[in-house]
Parts: sequence; C-alpha cells; structure tokens
Amino acid sequence: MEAKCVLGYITVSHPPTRRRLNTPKRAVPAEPPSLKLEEFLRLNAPDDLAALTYAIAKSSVDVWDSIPFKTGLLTGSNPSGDAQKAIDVFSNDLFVEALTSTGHAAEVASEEMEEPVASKGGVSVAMDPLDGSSNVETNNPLGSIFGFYSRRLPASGRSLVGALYVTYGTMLTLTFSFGKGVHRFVALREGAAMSFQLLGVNLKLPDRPEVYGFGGSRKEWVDAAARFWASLDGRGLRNRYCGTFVGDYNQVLARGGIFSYPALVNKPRGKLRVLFECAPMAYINEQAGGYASDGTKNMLDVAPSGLAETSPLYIGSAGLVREVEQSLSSA
Ligand code: AFP
Repeated sequence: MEAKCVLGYITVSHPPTRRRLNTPKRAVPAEPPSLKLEEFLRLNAPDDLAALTYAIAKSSVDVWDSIPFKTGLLTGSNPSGDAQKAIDVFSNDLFVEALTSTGHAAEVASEEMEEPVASKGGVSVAMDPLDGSSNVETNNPLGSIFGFYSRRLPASGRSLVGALYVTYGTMLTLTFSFGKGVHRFVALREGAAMSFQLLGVNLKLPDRPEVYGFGGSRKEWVDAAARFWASLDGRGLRNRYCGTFVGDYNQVLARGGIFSYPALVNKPRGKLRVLFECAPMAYINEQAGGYASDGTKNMLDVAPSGLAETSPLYIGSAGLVREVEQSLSSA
C-alpha cells in the first residue's frame, strides 16, 4: 500500500481554475493547477486506495443530490440506537455497493449496520455514511467519514492506511490522507456530469487557534472538560458549533482550534464511535499537524473491542488538545 509518488505542492487555498500548468511537479503555483481527482490518485495513491476513494467520490454526488428527497424518518434505529432516516439507509447502501464493487474492500463496516459486509479485497473500510443526519431539516452541513484499515475490524487507528471525509455543505468536498499529507478536492459541474478538482494540498492547521465547538449538553460534561471549555473565550477563541462532527472539524482544520465530544458524567465513553468517526478523523488531523486524544492517550492508540464502541474525543490544534488532556488527567 505504498504511495507511488507525492506531488511537491504547497498548500493551495484559492478556488480551482481550469488552467493547466505545464510543470506542476516542481513549480509553486501562483494559482492552483487544474488537477482532477483521477489523475491525482493515479500519481499519489496505491491502486486499492485510489479505487476506493474514487468510488466514494462518485457516490457522494448521488448522496448530495438525494438529501432533499429522502429526509423522512424510518421506523428502525441503527446499532447505537440512533433514529434512522431514509437518507441514512440510502447513503449506507450506496456506499456499500460502490466500495464492494471495486474489488478492493475486504469488508465494509458501517455505523448503520450491525455486521460488516464481507468482500474479496484487502482493505477494511469503516464508515459513517451520513454524519449529522439529524441536521437535515436545519440545512446545516452534513458529512460522510471513511477509514481505510489494513486489518480486520475492529482495529485501532494504528492500522489506518488512509482516511477521508466528505462535506455536503456550501461545497461538496473530499478531504483525505493516505499518510502523506492532507489533500482536498471539490466537486464542480462539467456539463451534465460532476468532476472533482484540486482545492488544496498539504493542508495544515493554522498556528494560531481561532475556534472551538463542544458537543452534548454542558451540564453533562465532566468538570475538567467544562472548565477547559470555559477558559477558551478568554483566550480569544470563538465558539462555533453546528452539530455535525464533519462540519465542526472542517472549520477547526481551516481556522485552528479544538472540537470535542467530551466524556459525560453519566456516559464516560462519550458519543462518537471510535472506528467510524474518531480514529479516521484523528488520522487526518495528525497528518495536518494536529493531535487527537480520548482524554488520556492518542486517539489512534484506542483499540475498540466492538464495532460500535464509543470514546470521548478532543481533536484539533495540538497545544490545546494536550492541555485538555493534562487537565483531565489531573482532575
Ligand atoms: P446525528 O448523525 O444523529 O445527527 O449525530 C451527529 C453526531 O454524531 C456528530 O456528528 C455530532 O458531533 C454529534 O452527534 C452532536 O451531538 P449533540 O447533538 O449531542 O451535540
């Protein structure tokens, strides 16, 4: 699963243009080059991860298009007891089919399924096919999260060989890492079809943290997390919380800061699932120069014993996360 080569770009944060640079491998572009996802993957990803990523990209367009039409609640609930919407099940089934069809998935485990779907490839995929679906009505951003594991699931984040998240917001973007930096592509219309164009390479958390967002109810947080949260305004950070992990983390990556779904007094293992949410995002965050913790150790070292195991999560700028880790351990 070694990457073939990694382009020497620096971070690009402007919208993409369609202009093609002649020497993309050496020049520091004044404008981002027009580079399609297929080409980037061909040059920078092992074949299996490239195929899985491209399958996710194509399906994410269908998910995005379908969100307005599949918002109704179903009668069932997922293995964690969350109410399921038609869009949750639709996204789940679409991604399972797309991933297994590549021939590269060994199994696909999902927050929406009791058991993984077995397949014939070598990469175990864990996914939250539609993160934040309770926010559909309020038109907040939604997301999808994928972890690519080299071992059978459940496994710790140390077995991740790549991770990816999709944002369904003002833009449909894919942000991913295969262990050599974090890169981002945006979906653009090309006639009737969509194509994914380069939006940024080697994304890094800014040095100066600006924003924070904590999930759950303040009165339920453990004291040390609540005290840390209360100190952030006074240090010039702004509270920005949308209630979708992907959306909340995405702005931490752009502006620096911290996102947490902390340990709760009556739910010390928090809410977010290790395999499907915490570890894949921790992997991307670490590649972007940040740090993620369960409150006592690196999130990537948490070894879940079951598919749906949850963990408290503190993720974002390394200094802030280490600080909250310290407060929690001395509490
Ligand atoms: P849904 O997928 O049920 O909307 O839950 C979203 C989520 O798992 C995660 O994306 C958020 O960070 C977290 O829940 C928000 O939970 P609170 O509503 O308790 O803050």
